[in-house]
Amino acid sequence: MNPRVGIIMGSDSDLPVMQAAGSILEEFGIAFELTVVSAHRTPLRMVEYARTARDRGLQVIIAGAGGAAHLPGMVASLTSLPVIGVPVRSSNSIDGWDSILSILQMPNGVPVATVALNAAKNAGILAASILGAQDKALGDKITQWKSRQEAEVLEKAAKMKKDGWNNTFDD
Ligand code: RP5
Repeated sequence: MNPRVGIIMGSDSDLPVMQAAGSILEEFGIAFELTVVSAHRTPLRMVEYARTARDRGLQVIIAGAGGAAHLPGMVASLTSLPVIGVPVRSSNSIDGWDSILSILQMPNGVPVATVALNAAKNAGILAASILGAQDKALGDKITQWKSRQEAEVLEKAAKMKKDGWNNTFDD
């Protein structure tokens, strides 16, 4: 299967966070590729990756980086594909806010869909939802996945009640 989603990150040290995007895409049966592309350390690789992504068949790019996290925004400036940015709380990140704001505060004209700090799983779900908008089978799969998630939460609420925690809402 040709990859539909490209997962890139500024360093291999981002992988422990970013692998969650791959895991959830795998769960949805979406083919993806994953590699390191650094905006600052491999700028020409970044340009080539972003410029060729669409022609290579990618439909969404997930880009994670920490600290002065320019990768998602720069990639978004170079492609018309949707780019989802994952701010990573990395070794060179002060407290995570630097990564968040570097990815979030894009200028008009170059949007990056920014998820929460380290929220690579949500980036994967968002990528799947973007693809699922045009792909009925995938859209149905995501709907079922969300129903299962809902059922799991309701089970947890029922268990808490059974364990004796006061809950008049479900009476
Ligand atoms: C960023 O610097 C990377 O995305 C990573 O989050 C951070 C630290 O990189 P390493 O020093 O671990 O390679 O560009």
